[in-house]
Amino acid sequence: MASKRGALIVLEGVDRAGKTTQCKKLVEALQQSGRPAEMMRFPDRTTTIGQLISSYLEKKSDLEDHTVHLLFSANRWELVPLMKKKLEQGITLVVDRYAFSGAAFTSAKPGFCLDWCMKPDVGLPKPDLVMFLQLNPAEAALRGQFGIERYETSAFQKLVQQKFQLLMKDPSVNWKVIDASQNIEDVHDNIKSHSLKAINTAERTPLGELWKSVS
Ligand code: ADP
Ligand code: FDM
Ligand code: MG
Repeated sequence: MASKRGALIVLEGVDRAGKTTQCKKLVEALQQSGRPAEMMRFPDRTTTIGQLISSYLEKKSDLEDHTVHLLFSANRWELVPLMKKKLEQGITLVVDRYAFSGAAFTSAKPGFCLDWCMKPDVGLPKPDLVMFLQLNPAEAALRGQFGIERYETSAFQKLVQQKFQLLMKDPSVNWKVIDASQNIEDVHDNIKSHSLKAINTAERTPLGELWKSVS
């Protein structure tokens, strides 16, 4: 019998909602319970494409808006062979941002429609579970100031949040909204319980393709 595949689990959410904190805690908890798990993040700034993106986010370089959108997508596609290999080996991948950030951030720019923004990511490995860490801007502000990277302003983040709300209406994606205003341990318990269910289901279902129903 073929061995069981790992689950593809994605955390999305507004800035400072706790995505990175929770991805790390989830991977640790899964590993401690004997389930193979690894963390990934997008953008992955370590590749050649990722370095172009990183320099753009740090405002060290400028890139045309369509171009950078396609680079973010290419940065996911270049990691697909590795992702599939790990999933097939039974490793659960816990991913900090994915195509949803890609579509939400670019479509928040003037002149971009959500549909165009989703297209380059159609066919990526479809997450078994996408958790959206929900936090209102006032509470996010209590967790520290915005950094100095591109997109880190409250006006832009508000538009991004609206785009995420639209993406969450898509029933072909297994969205769960998580109340990120609780303390770190309570948020973790919530995320862990959704993840354990997704891992069980993934063992019995083939990996899907993202947004394939989008015409
Ligand atoms: P994100 O990756 O979503 O931007 P981080 O995980 O980097 O968020 O967390 C942003 C800041 O908020 C960090 O200083 C982190 O320690 C803190 N933080 C994370 N989760 C919570 C929480 N549930 N309650 C209070 N502070 C938190
Ligand atoms: N971002 C992230 C995008 O604009 N498009 C994408 O496809 C992805 C994955 O990059 F501002 C944005 C979102 C955020 C920045 O920040 C990455 P972190 O701190 O590395 O998550
Ligand atoms: Mg983060």
